[in-house]
Amino acid sequence: MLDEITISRAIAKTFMDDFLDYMEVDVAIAGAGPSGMIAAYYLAKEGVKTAIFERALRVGGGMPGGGMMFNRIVIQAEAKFILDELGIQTKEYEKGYFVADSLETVSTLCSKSIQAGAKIFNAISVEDVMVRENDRITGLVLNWSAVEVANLHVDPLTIRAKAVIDATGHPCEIAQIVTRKLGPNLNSSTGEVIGEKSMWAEVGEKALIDNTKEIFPGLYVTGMAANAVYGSPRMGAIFGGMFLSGKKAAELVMESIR
Ligand code: 48H
Repeated sequence: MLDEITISRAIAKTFMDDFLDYMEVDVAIAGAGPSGMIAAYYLAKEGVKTAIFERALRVGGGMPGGGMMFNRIVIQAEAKFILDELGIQTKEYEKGYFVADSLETVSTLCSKSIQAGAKIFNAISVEDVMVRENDRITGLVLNWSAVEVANLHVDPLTIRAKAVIDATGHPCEIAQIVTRKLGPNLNSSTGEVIGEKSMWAEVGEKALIDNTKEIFPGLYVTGMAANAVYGSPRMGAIFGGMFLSGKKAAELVMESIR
């Protein structure tokens, strides 16, 4: 006999136990796209308590759609070792260019990051940050994405983190919130988000690694958000830079919180 109330309790209780446990984390990541999930994987693998909060119902950000909905991604040779480590299949297309199935990449990355110990909370949006007197980001302000979509007036909840990573992609939402609320204090040339530039894959991919850094005390930026903050070009459906950027963000954060 299957009891519906037992099923409901099992879901509500185990979710709430995790949510309460993850209200204080080492690292909170906004966005479960490729860069956010890679950062979570490398952090969790080293025993760092990590949570991702993702607005959408599903994970992967811009990756499942590959290039123009052809569900393939391209990875340059320098980043292939990350896919190999995760067990994601790749095929060499031409010397130095590898192709992977975008759905295999998203699903493997999601499962490996969770199995390494990261928690992914989907359908939850980051709507603000917490700051303390020394102007340091100390956590995130969260609400259900459904509340955001319905434009309901519902107050949020908060979680505390030693470090926050903005992995929100093109809109670099956390960096935007910080400049809107705390003034032009980012470590970019203007103190604000400069805005991403038009497509130039070679330059965009290289810049992405340099742009992956702490942009405000306690706040790191990775992935497309990093190029948006520093005014570097987009790169299209090549994803090696996203993976290398997520890995670098994890390494920088680990150095700072240990
Ligand atoms: C919670 C949020 C919030 C919020 C956004 O866009 P993404 O895939 O980001 P990256 O940087 O890991 O990867 C970028 C890549 O997908 C891409 O767009 C490329 C390579 N473009 C090149 C080009 O030329 O166009 O994922 C970001 C995730 C998404 O899932 C959002 O739903 C989520 O972040 N998100 N989650 N709270 N406030 N804002």
